[in-house]
Amino acid sequence: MTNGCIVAGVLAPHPPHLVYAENPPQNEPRSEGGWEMLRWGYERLRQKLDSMSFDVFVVHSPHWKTRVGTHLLGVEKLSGLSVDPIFPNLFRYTFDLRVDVSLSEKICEQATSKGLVAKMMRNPQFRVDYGTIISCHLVRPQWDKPIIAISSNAAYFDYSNDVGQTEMRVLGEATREAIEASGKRAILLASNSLSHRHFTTEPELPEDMSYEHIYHHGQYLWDMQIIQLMKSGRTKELMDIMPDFIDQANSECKDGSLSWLLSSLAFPDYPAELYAYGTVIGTGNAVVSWFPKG
Ligand code: 2X7
Ligand code: FE2
Repeated sequence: MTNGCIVAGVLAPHPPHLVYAENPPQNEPRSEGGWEMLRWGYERLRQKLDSMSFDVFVVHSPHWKTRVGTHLLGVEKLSGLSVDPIFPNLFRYTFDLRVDVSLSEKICEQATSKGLVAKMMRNPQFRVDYGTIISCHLVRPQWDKPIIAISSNAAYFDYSNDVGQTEMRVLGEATREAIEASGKRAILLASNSLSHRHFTTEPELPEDMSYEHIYHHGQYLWDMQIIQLMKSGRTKELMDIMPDFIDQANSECKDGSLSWLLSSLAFPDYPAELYAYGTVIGTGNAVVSWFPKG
């Protein structure tokens, strides 16, 4: 089978605050809103994706951390309660999702054939991490498409800001090749924030927006530099400064999601579309999408 392709690649950050603020029926805590700039950006992105034809979401999450290799979901249906361990007051979400196991297996095989350690996750009681669930919910709350989730292999990232990004280049190539061979149309989600220093206390009312701002100006400058590179199609330059960005802004890019996405997209030299930028407890978050030309 041929003609599989990536129809969109999205930087889709996952602060639990954004789902909390939307009050979907799946999430237990109730809110009075908050973080509108990011939520309205996701809303516009959803409208755009609604007009596209696709089969599956493939998401790489910093909060599914594995120690030995990259793992991929390998169970047809998964359901349960996903709780954010840092913000259990904001995110207690009942999930019920389908997995495209055959494509997941193809990505796993392709990654292995390129020398990466990769493994299918076959536990039917597995609790899907909040990064995966939140990014998928924010781009498509209907949950009417199957997903594939890819873990972040902490062994790549623990000791260096550099080495793991190289492995992500390989994982991205494996993802693209497996999708192309599958005949399917996929949307890829990199589930990470940009700058990632954050406040360690929260206001009594978490959605009190009078407390929300960037943690410090240096983080803001880094976020703007990264966004400018994405908007102007200079993703190879972005990869060159990635280790410094991770180091100086404590970026959640450290866990590899954005590097995997850019490699899957063969490092776009065309402009990305920016849907939103906003802070969540001081972290910088951008909703950004690339639409490869057929
Ligand atoms: O996991 C997160 C995050 N990445 C950013 C902001 C707030 C909370 O959780
Ligand atoms: Fe996170």
